[in-house]
Amino acid sequence: MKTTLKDLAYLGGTAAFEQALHVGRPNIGDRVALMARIEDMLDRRWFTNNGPYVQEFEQRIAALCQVKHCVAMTNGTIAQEIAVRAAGIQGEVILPSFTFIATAHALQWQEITPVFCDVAPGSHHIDPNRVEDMITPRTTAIIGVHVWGAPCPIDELTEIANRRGLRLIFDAAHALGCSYKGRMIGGFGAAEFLSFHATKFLNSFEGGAVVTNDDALADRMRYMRNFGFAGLDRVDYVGTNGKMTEIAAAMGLTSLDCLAEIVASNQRNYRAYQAGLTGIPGIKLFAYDETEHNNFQYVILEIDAAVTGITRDLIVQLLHAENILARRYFYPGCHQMEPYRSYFPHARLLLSETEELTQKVLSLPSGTAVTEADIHEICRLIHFILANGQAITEKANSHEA
Ligand code: T4K
Repeated sequence: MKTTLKDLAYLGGTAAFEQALHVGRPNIGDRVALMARIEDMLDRRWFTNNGPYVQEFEQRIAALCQVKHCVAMTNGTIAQEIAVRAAGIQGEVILPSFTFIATAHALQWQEITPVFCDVAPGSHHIDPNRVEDMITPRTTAIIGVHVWGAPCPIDELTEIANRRGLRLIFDAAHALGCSYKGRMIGGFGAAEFLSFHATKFLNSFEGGAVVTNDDALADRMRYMRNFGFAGLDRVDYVGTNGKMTEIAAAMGLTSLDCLAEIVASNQRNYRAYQAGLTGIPGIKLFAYDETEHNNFQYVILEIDAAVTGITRDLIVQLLHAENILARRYFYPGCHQMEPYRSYFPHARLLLSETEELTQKVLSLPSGTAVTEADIHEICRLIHFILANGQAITEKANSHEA
């Protein structure tokens, strides 16, 4: 319990937590069930190349997303690369800068130019009103990102893509188990890609998938993830190795078995933060549309330093000192990272909302490894920090001087 500024670990006090609290601590699920699957896999001696676990995993993910096809892959980045290539996307692609760097890199990796679009004012999502300004004769596609699992403006992007003859793909890395207007994420656009990285709502250690209702696209992606093989000795496409392993699918299946419990735990955490952080001027908890399905995997705060008297960055340093490893996702925005910063040095002039947002956003520890008691302690600390924002800032400045 902190009562004076000296109690803060950043200013010499003892850290609130002995063990670090992470944003992305993996959900494990039923260990016994996982081990049993691994034993079976070893007995079968079938470790990769479209094995039975991968096929079962694909069927269950397709059912969850209410789509015809799920093509499981090594990770979300490879899933995006293959989806983009199989969809014939080239030239320039419009996407938000406020996303994980992989969304841009998966394009640049294939010599496709990412064109960064601003977020809508007050939102964490691409601004559909700005998309058309970014279209050039080289534009072939739009990628919308369902940041934090909250759907981006799907209807508006679909309308623009259809009218302008562009492909539309969604980065649904955060959005498994979420819905838009009552329909599960996964079936929108030409395809949506998912991530099952260790830090995600559902994890397969590393993993990803593309989900789609397009039969031809799904076929092409299946070949492309397997070197382009269309038969035993026949190769029809240039391909890569994007195959999900059996052990990854075993973990994915085990996570799927307890998905409802993970959502319940995430939702409990979210509610605990909601209760603990209301009524503090200058901070805003990212709100999910509770009439839809949500996975509540991310707990996101926006901090307005003009009101709190303390910057988001100083709050991060204070929390880290207490062993609360909050993250600044997605600071500083893709356009401020290389090679894009050098390629497009003036991009920020068109990305003022993104620039502002990346100064405010903070991702707090959640997931099944974080308890409600931990969250109460984190909220108490945040209250204390914000009640003393100005004084802490002055101390920190003299500390650094
Ligand atoms: N699109 C979007 C919108 C994405 O967010 C991502 C990935 C992708 C596409 C690409 O999907 P993948 O190719 O990754 O499947 C992390 C994740 O590595 C990344 O998957 C995720 N987004 C991104 C938002 O976060 P880092 O570099 O911040 O991860 P890292 O290693 O710092 O871990 C985050 C926290 O989790 C740390 O506090 C430590 C903790 N952690 C991590 C791992 C791996 C654990 O406690 N255990 C673990 O095993 O990117």
